[in-house]
Amino acid sequence: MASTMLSLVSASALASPSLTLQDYRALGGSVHAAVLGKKKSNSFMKTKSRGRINMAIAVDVSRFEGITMAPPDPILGVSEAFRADTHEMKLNLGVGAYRTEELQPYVLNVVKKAENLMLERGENKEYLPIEGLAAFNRVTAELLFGADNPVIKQQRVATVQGLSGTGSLRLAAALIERYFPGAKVIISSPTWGNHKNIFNDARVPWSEYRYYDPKTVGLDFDGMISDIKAAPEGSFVLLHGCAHNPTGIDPTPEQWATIADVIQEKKHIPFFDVAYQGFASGSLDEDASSVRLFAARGMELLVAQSYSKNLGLYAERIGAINILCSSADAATRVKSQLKRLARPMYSNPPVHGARIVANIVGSPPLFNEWKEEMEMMAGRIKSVRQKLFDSLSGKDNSGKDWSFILKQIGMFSFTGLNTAQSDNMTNKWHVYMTKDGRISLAGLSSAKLEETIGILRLLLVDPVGL
Ligand code: PLA
Repeated sequence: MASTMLSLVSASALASPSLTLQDYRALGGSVHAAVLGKKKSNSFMKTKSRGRINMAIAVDVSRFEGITMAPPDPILGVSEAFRADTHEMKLNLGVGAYRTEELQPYVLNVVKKAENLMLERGENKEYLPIEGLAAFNRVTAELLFGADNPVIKQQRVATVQGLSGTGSLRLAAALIERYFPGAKVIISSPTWGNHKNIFNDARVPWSEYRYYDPKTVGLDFDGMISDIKAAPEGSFVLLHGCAHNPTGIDPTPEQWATIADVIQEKKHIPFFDVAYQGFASGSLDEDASSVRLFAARGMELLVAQSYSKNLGLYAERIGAINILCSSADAATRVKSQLKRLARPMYSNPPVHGARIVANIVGSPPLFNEWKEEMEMMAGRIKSVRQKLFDSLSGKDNSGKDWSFILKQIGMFSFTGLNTAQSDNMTNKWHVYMTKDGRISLAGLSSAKLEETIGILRLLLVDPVGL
């Protein structure tokens, strides 16, 4: 049903350069009312003070009186609180950003080389096309699917440069909202907190599928499979391509195959979030294997990519949305609609990060150097993980099984600390982390590890330590 909608809608939508009011009504209005329920109150506003707002105009009180205070972001808010803390022992294990052993941010050498090249060439600052830098779009799809993948040769991938992973997910969400009205996105429980914000803001209905089993500190595979099966046919299934955030627990290759079976059976559409390619295992190919497995089955799918972590380009906002379609013709049409969605949102993307990626991936020596640096970063995180395990299990005679730490991959460890314990880490020990018990291993050094382990052990084994 969803694919029929896509073709019906794209035919009418292609005819005009921008959507008419009628298009919106046909696509959105009724859907939101039916799916999301007509919202009578606005949760962002102090609705009770409406009367005061009107009076406010006369008595010169702010016209923004009705706007309530937003809560801090559960992840980036942790960095804000960390910056405000003046304690000398403070430690930020909140945001997933790579740090050196000296706990300093790291700019990759290969990035500096690519930037020097760009300076030498004296490239201009003209606007990019709406879809982004052509050389970037080409290499990013090749990096994801593999340069020899038939889907590339057959031109079945619609790739549009996005504002990193987040912006690429948001663009895809806008496409779903417009062309798959009523379709639901199902997301893992738990997931990266911003997924929910993204689909909420795009007015795409979502619900959760089981993923994490606190009893085993592992994957609730049966729960995951039965929830994917139970979702309405044609749902979008959001999957973390590798290094699931926040749990660090990934399906095995056999489990991925079963997930693909169920998704195919139910005519769902896989929607991958790949924010850690190469950063999880150290290998770009290995970390893309889930996506490639689905692609090899001839499935249509969506993939949001990010270069924040693997190239350390956090602030450059560089990533892409790739939509693999069953024909080159469909890919061309989908790409045209992604551009049409992007134009009124941000017009066109920034060029700097795109040039860095294109230069590095496009030049064999730089590409090799990148892979080495990526292995080094992934390796440091792996060694911190091992030390965390060794130290916790070595010092602990409570009989607690710490092996879950080694089963997790990527830059995070999902410790099992509850909200009160996580708060305690911060309030009492100045160790900043997210309230779901996630710690970023990249924020630990050998020196800081010992201190942190002491606190972690205290909280995990002996809650009296609270
Ligand atoms: N998807 C997942 C699964 C992520 O973990 C993140 C980043 C993104 C997408 C988006 O990153 P980007 O927009 O910079 O490409 N998650 C971080 C940072 C590292 C954040 O919350 O923004 C985290 O600490 O979880």
